[in-house]
Amino acid sequence: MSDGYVWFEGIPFPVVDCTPEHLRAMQDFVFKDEDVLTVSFPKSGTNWLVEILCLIYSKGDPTWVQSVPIWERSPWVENTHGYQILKDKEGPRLITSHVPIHLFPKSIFKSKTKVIYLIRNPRDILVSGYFFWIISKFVKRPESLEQYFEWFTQGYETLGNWAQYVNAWMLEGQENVLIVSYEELKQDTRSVVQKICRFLGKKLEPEELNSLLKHSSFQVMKENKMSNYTLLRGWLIEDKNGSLMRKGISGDWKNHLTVAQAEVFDRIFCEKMAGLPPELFPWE
Ligand code: PPS
Repeated sequence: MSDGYVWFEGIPFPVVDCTPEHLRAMQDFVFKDEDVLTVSFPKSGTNWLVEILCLIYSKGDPTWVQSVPIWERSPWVENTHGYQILKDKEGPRLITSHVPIHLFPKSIFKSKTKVIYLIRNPRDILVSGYFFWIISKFVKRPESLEQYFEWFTQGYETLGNWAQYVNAWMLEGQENVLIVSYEELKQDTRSVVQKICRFLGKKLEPEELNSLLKHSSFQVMKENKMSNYTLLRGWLIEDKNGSLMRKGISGDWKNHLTVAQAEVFDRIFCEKMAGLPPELFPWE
């Protein structure tokens, strides 16, 4: 580790359980047709989607999400611990990743692995990231929101430039890829979960779906120590009250960015994202 990141091929990775040697070895990871991959830029709502997937696979029964840490239920392929779990796991695997597509194991392109790609308003990603990085040891810690705004808008960000990352992963139109936004999940969780179930070929009975919605809600996840990362308090999360579950809303950026910052943001990112279908991209 140097300067608060693990560097690999010019991309800064979080320092948690991740080394350049592992990232190189990870290139040979073999995806299987029955795997389900959640992929996203950090702070897009990844753990929420993972919780939903776990509850789809347990048919709404919360036993699994209440007894096993989320990073063992759907391990991160870029982490050494996660990789070990995945390597030896039989049957359909839930897998999570923040790795940019150009550094991703190439076997993904030959498999029929179902990929769920989660996007979120980058202004909320920025704010969520700032408040998490300042209480944790995952990545280089910004000294102020102003400083982090500079890093983010200039593309010096954990996992690299947000716009490049998102544009490159946008595999829309491929039959094994589903693009989901945090905003649509927030707005109508039930419908999006049903869409995910159809994509995965899964069916939930009404009471199973109700149980899923309850146990993946912000309030319940916030209290679930297997999902809220409080098991890492005192080690990777320094704040004694720190949690991954901060606010869980869309549009919190309006409470933190100045008008001038919002304008700079729009100027930079609207241009960079101009090629994306507007209906897919949550700009509000
Ligand atoms: S990480 O560290 O990159 O894996 O973080 P990630 O899980 O991608 O994103 C964390 C944000 O997701 C919010 N979150 C939720 N929102 C709504 N409902 C539920 N159930 C939920 N679970 C997690 C979490 O609060 C972080 O967003 P902010 O804006 O900071 O609250």
